[in-house]
Amino acid sequence: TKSLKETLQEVIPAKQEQLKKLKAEHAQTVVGDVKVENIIGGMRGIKAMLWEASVLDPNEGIRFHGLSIPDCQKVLPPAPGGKEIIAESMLELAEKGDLPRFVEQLIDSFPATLHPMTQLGMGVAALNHDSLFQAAYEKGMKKSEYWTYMLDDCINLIARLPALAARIYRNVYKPGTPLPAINKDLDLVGNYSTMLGFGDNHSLTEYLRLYIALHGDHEGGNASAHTAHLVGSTLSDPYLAYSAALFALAGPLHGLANQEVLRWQLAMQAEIGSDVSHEQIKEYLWKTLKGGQVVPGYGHGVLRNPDPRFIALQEFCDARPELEESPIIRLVKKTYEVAPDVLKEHGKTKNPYPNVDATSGCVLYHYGLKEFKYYTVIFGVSRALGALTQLVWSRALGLPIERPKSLSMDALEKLIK
Ligand code: FAM
Repeated sequence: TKSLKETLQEVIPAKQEQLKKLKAEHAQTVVGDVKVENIIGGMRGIKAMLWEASVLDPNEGIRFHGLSIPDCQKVLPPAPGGKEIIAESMLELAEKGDLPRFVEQLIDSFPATLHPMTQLGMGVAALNHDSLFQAAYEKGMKKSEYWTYMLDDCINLIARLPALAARIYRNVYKPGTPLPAINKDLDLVGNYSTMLGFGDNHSLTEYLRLYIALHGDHEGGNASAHTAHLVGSTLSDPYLAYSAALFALAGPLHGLANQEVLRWQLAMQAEIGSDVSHEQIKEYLWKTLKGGQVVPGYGHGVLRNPDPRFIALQEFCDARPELEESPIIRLVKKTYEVAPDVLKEHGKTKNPYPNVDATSGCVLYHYGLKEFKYYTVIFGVSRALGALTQLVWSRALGLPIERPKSLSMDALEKLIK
C-alpha cells in the first residue's frame, strides 16, 4: 500500500488547482453577509474559513470527506476481531508512540490535583522540542515543503498521544502501577485502552474505538478545531497549535461538557435516586435551568437536530442488552426522553436536542472508567485526528495567517450610521 505521504503527493495538486481556480474566478464573490449579531455573538454562522476534512450540516450532522457516520461504519475497516471503526482507517499511523524521557519526567512531576486536560496540553506543548517542522523552518525551507514536515510532526504527535494520555491517567488514578509498553501489533486505540488498564475489556476497547473515531473531526468552526487552525496559521508547529486547541477543548461549554454531563447526572442520581420517573427528571432539569446553569450535553452552535454522533453511541448501547442494566445509562436515556421538551419550553436554546456529550461518558462509567474528570482527555486524543489533518491541508494549500477585523462598539456605531 502507498504511504500517506505518497497518497497526499498525488491528491494535493488537484486541491491546489481547485483553490487557484476559486481565487481566480471568485475572489470577489459574496457568499454571505455579516450582521451586528455575528460581531457581538461569537461569529456564529459566519462562513469565514476553509476546512477540507469534514463539513457539518445543521440538520444531518457531520460528513467526513463526504461520508456520514453510517457510511463510515459501512466502509471503514474495524480492528481484528472488532466491529467499530479504528482511528487509523481515518488516518494511517506510524507506531512512533514512545515519549521523550524529559516529557515523562515533566508529566510525572505534576500533582494529581492538576486537571488532566491541563497536563495533556502541557505535555503536547513540550513535545514541540522534537518538531521537525520548526527545525526545517529555522534551516530555511520553501513554502511548498511546509506540508511534508507538518505531516511528519502530525503523525508523530498522534502516535504519541496514547502514551501521553495514558501516563496522565495512571499518575492521577492508578499511581505506582506500571505503564505497559506499546504493542506494535495493536491499533492506536487498542494500545491506548491497554495502557489505560482496560485492554482485557473488549467491549470498552470497542467503545473507545467508536468514541475516538466519532470525536475526531467536527468541521473547523468549533473552538478546539478553530484554535488549532488559527495558531497553525502563524506557522507554529503542530505541537504548539494542538496544545492551544486542547485548552479550548477544556472549556465547560465545549469538550469539558462530557465531564459536566457525568457530574450533572451523578448529582441528579444522588438527589433523586436512579429508578426515577420522567416527572422527577423534568423537575431536576428545571432546577438546573432556574439555577442559571446550562443543561450539559444539550444544544449546539450549529446542529439543529439530535447529533448523529449521539445516535451512533446510543446504537452501540442498544446493541448490548447488558448495558440496559446500568443505572447511569438508563438515567441518560430517560433524560433524553424529557430534556428536549423542557428546553423547548424554556425557550432559549436554538437547539434543544442532545449533542455527543449527552451520552459519551455514561458508557465509559459503566465499563469502569469512572474518573469523569479524565473524559475530555479521551476527547482530546480523538480531536487531534481532525485538527492535525487540517494543519497539513492548510499548509499544502498555502493558506495565510488568519486575521479577521475587530471593531470597538464606537467604531461599529460609526459604521452603522
Ligand atoms: N441549557 C441551557 N441553556 C442553553 C443550552 C443548554 N443546553 N444551550 C444553549 N442555551 C442557552 C445559551 O446559554 C443562550 O443563553 P443566553 O442568551 O442567556 O446566553 C441561549 O440558549 C442561546 O444559545 P444558542 O444560540 O442556542 O447556543 P450557542 O451557540 O450560544 O451555544 C452551546 C452552543 C453548545 C455552547 C450551548 O448549547 C451550551 O452551552 N450547551 C451546554 C454545554 C454543552 O453541552 N456543550 C458541548 C457542545 C458540544 F458540541 C461540544 O463542543 N462537545
